[in-house]
Amino acid sequence: PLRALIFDVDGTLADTERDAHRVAFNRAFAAAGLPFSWDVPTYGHYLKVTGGKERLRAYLNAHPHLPQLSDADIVAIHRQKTDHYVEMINAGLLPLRPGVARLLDAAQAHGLLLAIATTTTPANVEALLRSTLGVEAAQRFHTIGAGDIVPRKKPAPDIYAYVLREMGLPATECLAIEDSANGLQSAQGAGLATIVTQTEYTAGQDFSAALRVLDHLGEVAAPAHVLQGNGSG
Ligand code: XBP
Ligand code: MG
Repeated sequence: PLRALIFDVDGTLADTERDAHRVAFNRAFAAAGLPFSWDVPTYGHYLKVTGGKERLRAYLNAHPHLPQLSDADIVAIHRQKTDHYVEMINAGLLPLRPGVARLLDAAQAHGLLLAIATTTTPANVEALLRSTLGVEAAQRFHTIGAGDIVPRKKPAPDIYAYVLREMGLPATECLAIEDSANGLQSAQGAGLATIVTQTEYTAGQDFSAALRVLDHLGEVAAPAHVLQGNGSG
């Protein structure tokens, strides 16, 4: 039987990358006096590296002419980035994706457990849940697996394996909801059937291992001719 839904956060609960994470990185870069920023396509390219600190390191490795940062510098800049991100989310600028709130409600009404498996920083998850679903929202999730709690981020299966262990459930009794090939690979590696809701950034990636690939979790609007009647009366 299905016992739990495990949600990714970025791209799945909300479309956070382009207008929130990316902008927060750029604000942190500017504040630190760094001579670069990430435009939309550049950020999309480096999204293949999960984890903000790991993403910045990968970008610097690919741009050896830029000032190279120590690990401690990256941690400090990333902390500033998290502050900018949380501030943006707290301002209520980012909605949940269509159908997410309804699915969470319906799952709980049917007695399913909810959980989260994400590479993003715990503070970011808490801010997003609070701003979109209210102050008590985090308590609706049995387990929130986030950030550096496992050493290997997605596409490694570790974060999903961690969440399954915390819930005490086998993968066969859970369903993962993801938006990216990295996330799908991670969930699949932990043995989970996975539904993918793709985003602007992830559309076109290899989702052949997914149970289903959807544009979103919202209901499909009836075509206009159905809503208006078919003309016969
Ligand atoms: C999300 C990520 C995160 C965010 C930024 O991937 O890779 O790194 O982009 O968050 P997924 P941090 O949706 O597969 O979990 O800067 O806090 O890492
Ligand atoms: Mg994602």
